Amino acid sequence: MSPKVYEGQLQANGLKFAILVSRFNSFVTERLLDGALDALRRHGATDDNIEIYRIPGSWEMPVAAAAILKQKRHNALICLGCVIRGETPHFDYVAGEAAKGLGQLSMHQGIPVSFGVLTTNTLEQAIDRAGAKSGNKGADAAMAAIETANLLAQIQNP
Ligand code: INI
Repeated sequence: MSPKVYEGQLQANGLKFAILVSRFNSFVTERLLDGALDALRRHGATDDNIEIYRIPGSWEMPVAAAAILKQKRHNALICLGCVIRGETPHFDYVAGEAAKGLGQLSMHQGIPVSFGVLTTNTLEQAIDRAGAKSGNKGADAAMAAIETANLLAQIQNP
């Protein structure tokens, strides 16, 4: 006998999504948003089940995410941002707090939070990951959200 495998399908029909997108580095984050929307739609999500929330920068992500998750109206939250290393430690504070805050929320709210926040050394590396050489991390975050939302539904109703 084989072990029972629980695995989320890449099927977004009927699922509700919130997308949190940062305006900082919007040249990059708008491409991440395009990728996320494309992935959701191609897997069956409809626009009436997708909400987009804009925030100033990645630092503001955890507080906005907490408010959205508290509503318990979505099957998954997709967070999109771009933090590019500069000449000061600012990068470490912004990227670190966004990652830590979202990680904690993801564990405690029972709703998948996918991390589509780029943390790169250069603008070129960010562009590569927002629809150029290295794919689109917004689309990857959306796919992770779909899969994890379906997996959680299976775990909750085995
Ligand atoms: N926010 C980002 O999302 N990415 C960055 O690269 C960035 N840098 O480099 O400063 C950034 N800063 C703004 C920050 O997120 C807050 O919006 C700001 O500090 C106001 O609270």
